[in-house]
Amino acid sequence: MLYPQFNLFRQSNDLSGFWDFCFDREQVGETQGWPSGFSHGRPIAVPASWNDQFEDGRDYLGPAWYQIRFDLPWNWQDKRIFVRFGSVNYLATVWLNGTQIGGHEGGHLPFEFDITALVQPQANCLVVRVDGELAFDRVPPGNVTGDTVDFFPSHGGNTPQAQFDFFPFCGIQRPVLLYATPLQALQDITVVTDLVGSEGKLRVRAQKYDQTEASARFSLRGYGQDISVETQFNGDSAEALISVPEAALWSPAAPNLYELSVELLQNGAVQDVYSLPVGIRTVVVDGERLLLNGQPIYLTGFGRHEDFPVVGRGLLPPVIVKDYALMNWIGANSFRTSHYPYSEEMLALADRLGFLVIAETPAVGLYFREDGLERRLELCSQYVRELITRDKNHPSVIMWSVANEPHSKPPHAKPFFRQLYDEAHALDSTRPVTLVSTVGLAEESFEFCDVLCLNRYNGWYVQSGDIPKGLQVLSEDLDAIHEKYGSKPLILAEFGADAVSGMHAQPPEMFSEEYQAEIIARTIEVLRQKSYVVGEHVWNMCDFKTCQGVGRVGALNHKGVFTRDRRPKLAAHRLREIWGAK
Ligand code: BDP
Repeated sequence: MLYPQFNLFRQSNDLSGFWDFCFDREQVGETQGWPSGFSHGRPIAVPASWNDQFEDGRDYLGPAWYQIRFDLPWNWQDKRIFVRFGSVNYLATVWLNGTQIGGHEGGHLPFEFDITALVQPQANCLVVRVDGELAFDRVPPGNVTGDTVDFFPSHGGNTPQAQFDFFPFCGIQRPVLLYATPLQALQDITVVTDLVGSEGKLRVRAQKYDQTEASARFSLRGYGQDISVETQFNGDSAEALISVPEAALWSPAAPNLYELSVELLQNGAVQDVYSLPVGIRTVVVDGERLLLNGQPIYLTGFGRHEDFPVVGRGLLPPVIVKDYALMNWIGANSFRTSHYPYSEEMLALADRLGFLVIAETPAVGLYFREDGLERRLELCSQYVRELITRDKNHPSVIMWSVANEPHSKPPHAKPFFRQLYDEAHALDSTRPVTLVSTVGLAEESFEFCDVLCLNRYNGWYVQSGDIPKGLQVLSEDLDAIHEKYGSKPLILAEFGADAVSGMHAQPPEMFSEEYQAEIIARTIEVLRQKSYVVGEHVWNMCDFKTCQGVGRVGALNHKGVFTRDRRPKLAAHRLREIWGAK
C-alpha cells in the first residue's frame, strides 16, 4: 500500500482541520439521514482522539459521526481519486454524498476507497460513523464478562472496561488524505534487500491497477550510484533485480537511504512515478544472536505508546520529533510499537534517523474462550496482512510481533499463533516473527517464534519491594526459558516500575523515582550477563493515559522514564549513563 505522494503525476490534499462532529448516544444517525449530511455538529479537530476534546466525551466510546465538505482541485479531471484514512478507532463506516462507500474494522491501520465514480467537482460531503465500543469479539477486546480473564488493574473493575492497559482513545486519529493518481497508475511497490559481500541486491516488484501492456523503469540513486533497469509488466506486476556495488548500508549508526523511483511507461511515455527511500540491510537470526548486516545487534530502548495530552492517540508531528530527540539523548536505538501499529509518519522518521523497530499488531489482551474466537482469529490475521502490506518497505522495521501478552493457556492458543506466524512469514520471509509473552515457560508458541520476547515485572508486580529477590527469580526464570526453547535470541520487552514524578525515597521505595531507577539499572546488569539476551526495552518511555482503576493513580500508568509531557525522571538520567549518549 503506497503512502500518497505529491509529484508531477500525483497529488494529495490533506483534509486535516476542523470537521463537524456529534455523538449518537441513541444510535439514531442512520434512521435520521445523517449519512447524507447533518447540520447539528460541533467542531472537532481531525486528526485527534475525541475523548479529551470534550468534557462529555472522555469515557464515551461511540458511536459518533464526523462530516466534512470539500471541493476538488481544478486539475483533477481524468484522474483516479481516492480517500485514505490513516487510522480510525475502531469501526468506521464511510459515506460520500449520501452513498456508503465502505467500512473498516481495526483502529490502527490505513484503509482507502476509490471514489472516482462518485466524487463531484464541488460540494462533496464526506461522512464517517465511528464506533469505538469495546467488545469481547473485537481486537483488542473489552467489556469481557465471566471469570476467564483476570486483568489486574481491574480489581473492582476499570472504566472503560478495556482488556488492556491503555486508554481506548476513539476517533479519526491519523490524517485523512484525498489523493489523485493518473488513470494508468502504480498500485504497490515491494522492495527486498540482501547482501552478497559488499554488493547490495534489491528485488523490486511493482504492481499496477490493470493488465494493460506497459513497462516499469526502476531507478536507484544515491551514494554515487545511478542505476536504471527497465522491464515489461507481466499482467499487473513487473519485477527486477538491482545490484549495487559497494552498497552504503542502512544501520542505526549510518541510516543511509537510497532513492528508488519507479516509472510506469506506455509506448515509451511516462504515465506515473512513485519514489521511495530504500535502506539496504539484512536482518538474520543466527542461533542466539540477532544480526543486522551480518553483525550482532543489541537493542536498547522502550516499549511505548502513541499518547499525549488533549490529542490522545492523534498524530502530532512535533511530539514524534521530540520523542526521537529524547530517544537519541538517552541512547536508545530501538522501540516496539506496543501495542498496535504506529503512524506511517513515525516509521518514516525511524528510517531516516536510524531506529530499529519491532512492529506489533493490535492483538493485545487476547484470550481464548471459544465464543468469538473465530472472529478474533480472522481479525488478527487481517491485522498481520494489513501491517505487513503497509510497513514491508521500511528498513527500520526488523521484526513483526503478532501479539502482546496473550492469555495463552488454553490449547487453541498455539494453533491460533501458528497460523499468524505462518501468515507473517508467507507475506515476508525476510524478517523474524515474534510474540511478546508474559507466561514465558508456558508459552508454547515460543517453540516456533524466531525470537523470544518476554515481559517481566520482578521486584514490582511480583517480589514487590524486594529488588534483589526479584532479580534472582528473573535470572533463573530467563535461564529456564532459554533452556526450554533452545538456542534463540531473547529480548526483555518490558520491565520497570511505576514512579510518580517528584516522589522520592531513600532507601528507595516503590513508586519513588529512586526505586524505578534502581530496578531498571539492576535488571540491566542481570541481562548483560546472559549471552542469549539481545535486547532490553524498558516499559515505558513516557507515562501514559489508562482507564480508571485502583492500580492507576490519576488514570495514568507511571512507568514512563519521562512524564507524559516528556520531562525526564531520575531513571532517564540513569539510563542515559548506562546506554551512553550516541
Ligand atoms: C504489561 C503490559 C502493558 C502494561 C504493563 C504494566 O504488556 O501493556 O502497561 O504490563 O502493567 O503486562 O505497566
